[in-house]
Amino acid sequence: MSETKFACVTSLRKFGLVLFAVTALVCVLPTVTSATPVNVALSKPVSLSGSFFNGGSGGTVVNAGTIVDGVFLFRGTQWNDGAVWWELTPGTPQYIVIDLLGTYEIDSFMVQADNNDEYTLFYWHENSELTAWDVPEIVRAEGMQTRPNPADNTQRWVLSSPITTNKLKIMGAVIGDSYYSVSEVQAFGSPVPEPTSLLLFGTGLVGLGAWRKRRA
Ligand SMILES: [Ca+2]
Ligand SMILES: [Ca+2]
Repeated sequence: MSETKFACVTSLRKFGLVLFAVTALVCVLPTVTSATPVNVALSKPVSLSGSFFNGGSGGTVVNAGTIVDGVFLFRGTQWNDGAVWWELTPGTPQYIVIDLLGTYEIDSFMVQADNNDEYTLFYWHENSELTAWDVPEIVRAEGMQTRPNPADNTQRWVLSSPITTNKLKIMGAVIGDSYYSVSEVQAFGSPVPEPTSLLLFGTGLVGLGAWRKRRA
C-alpha cells in the first residue's frame, strides 16, 4: 500500500470512529433523560377555542397558561375560582389546545378538573385526532379534583401503550352538568428524535460499516 493510500485509509477510519462516537451520544442521551418522567406539557402554549368564562353565576378569569403551570389547585376548590371554566354553549365547540412545540412519545397523564363532569383528552397523530384518555367523573366529591387519584397529585394515569404526538386537546364530554373547568393538564414522556438526529444516526452506521469493512 502506498503512503498516500495508507493515509487515506487511516483518515477514513478516524472519520468512521468520530461518526460512531457522535451516533452513540445521540442514542444514549434520550435514554438517560427518559429515566425520570417529565411533564412535556409544562409551560407550553395554550389556546382556548369558543366561549370561556361565560354563563353560570360568574367567577374569576385566569390566564389559560395556568392549565400547564405545573400547579394543582387545592382539592375541592370551587370550579370557577382559579381554573379555566366555561358553561356549555350548544352548537359552539369549546375546547382547549396545548401545543407541545415538538413531537413527544407520551405514556401517562394527569388532569385536574371539576369533579362532576367527564372530559375527553385528544391527541393528534398523522393528521388524525384520536382519543388519548376519557377522563372520568369523580363521584362523592366537590370542586376541583385530580384524576386519576384525587388524593395524590403525583399518581399518573398510564396508557396501555405510548402515543406519539405534538398537540393535545381537552374538552367537556357528554356526561356533565354543562359547567366545566380545568386547572391542570400534565403529559409525561420524552422527545422523539428529530429527522436530523435520525440522519446522523444513519450516517454513523454507514461510517461504522465502512470502518469495519476496511479492518477486515
Ligand atoms: Ca395549574
Ligand atoms: Ca361541572
